[in-house]
Amino acid sequence: MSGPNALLLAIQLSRKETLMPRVATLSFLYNTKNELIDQAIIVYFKGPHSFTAEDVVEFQCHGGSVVAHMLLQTLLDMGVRLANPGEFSKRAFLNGRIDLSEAEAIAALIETKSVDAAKMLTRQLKGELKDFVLHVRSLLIEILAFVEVNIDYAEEDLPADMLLSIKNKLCDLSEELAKTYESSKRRSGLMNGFKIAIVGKPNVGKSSLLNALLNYDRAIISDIAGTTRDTIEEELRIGSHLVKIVDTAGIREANDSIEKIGIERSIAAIEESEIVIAMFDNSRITEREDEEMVSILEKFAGEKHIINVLNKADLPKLFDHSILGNVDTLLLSCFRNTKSLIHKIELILDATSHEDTVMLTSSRQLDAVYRAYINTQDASELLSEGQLELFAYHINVAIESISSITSAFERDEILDKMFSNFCLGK
Ligand SMILES: Nc1nc2c(ncn2[C@@H]2O[C@H](COP(=O)(O)OP(=O)(O)OP(=O)(O)O)[C@@H](O)[C@H]2O)c(=O)[nH]1
Ligand SMILES: [Mg+2]
Repeated sequence: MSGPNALLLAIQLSRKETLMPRVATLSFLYNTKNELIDQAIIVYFKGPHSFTAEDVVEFQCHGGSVVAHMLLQTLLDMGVRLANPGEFSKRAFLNGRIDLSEAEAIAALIETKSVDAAKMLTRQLKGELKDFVLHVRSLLIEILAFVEVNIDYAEEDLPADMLLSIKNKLCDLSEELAKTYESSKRRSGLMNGFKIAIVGKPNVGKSSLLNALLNYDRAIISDIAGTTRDTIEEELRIGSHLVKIVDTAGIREANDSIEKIGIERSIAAIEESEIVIAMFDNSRITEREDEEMVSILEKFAGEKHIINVLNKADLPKLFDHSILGNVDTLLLSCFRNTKSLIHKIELILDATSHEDTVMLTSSRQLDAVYRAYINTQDASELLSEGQLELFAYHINVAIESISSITSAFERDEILDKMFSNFCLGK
């Protein structure tokens, strides 16, 4: 319960003379008809030393919904109203207790299903992103000050050493913004789950691998080529990482339009994935379809992590390795053991997630940094042309963009929209 009457109401409920701030007090609670409703722990936080920066009282009542409901009903009878979704965080924000990046981190932390994301968001709550914003902002202001000093000079008279130093600063900053943006994009799987596509010609065992990884029969498996016609996506945890495994239709020459769509989806699945498991069949001689597969994958080399898997290791070897070149290939059987593959995936994801660069966790933050980056680029060109007024304009836009990560220049409805995405009562 948050607001100026919180303490008064808590005293009425508990019949205590007063409540000490930040002390857990065991107390009976009574409703408006003087009936005992529970024995609970009450903690009073005197504003501004509370989450919302207003007076806050927390009740820890007995479990189950009945007691909590009676307590809530009593408070409503006393004139308290229910909080809107995100209202506690919104008040904390409006009272300057947290900034927008921290509010966003709270909302995302409650929703997240991934350990990686939780770790990242806790760093954000601790102020990592806020510090980054402050750092970029103060550099931009320093760069802007250059204009104030030099605006009266004619273009050809700008002091050369000063010009060079400011150019270098701007260039470094621009690079830092680009790096932060790129590395956040690269690690976006940390927030929503990394995508892993299983691709290969028909019948190599892609669906069998999906089932083996999930530990249950999710996909239909058969020895008829073309069993899987549409992509199947399932979530799974590998180490501390949330991943989404996508089983695809086998890639082969399309005989009908449905099959053609399936193949297009397989290629789309590769494009959307961070890791691609390219599967081949150890027990069959190399076919044209395998070569086709290799040539499709070549287009994605360097861009995606590709793991070649030679499946059906339990059967005699007929496959000709040489078409795979020197690329590392895992020989395994979906029926027996997929540990080596899981280990390899974990290593890749560990390396991807362990970057020290600050992480932008929402599209709002990504967009703000991107806008700041573009404007520093424009400013840099204008500086070279000696157009100081326009240069200053773009630096100002960059400052506004980066600041929007933590402060609200936006109108009320945008704030309302953001906070209403919170779960009820936080
Ligand atoms: N001996 C052996 N057979 C396997 C192995 N993995 C899969 N199979 C068999 O290979 C056949 C094809 O398996 P699926 O998992 O349906 O193959 P797929 O790649 O999904 O095939 P499509 O969906 O048609 O593209 C089935 O009969 C499986 O039982 C394995 O490791 N060893
Ligand atoms: Mg299949």
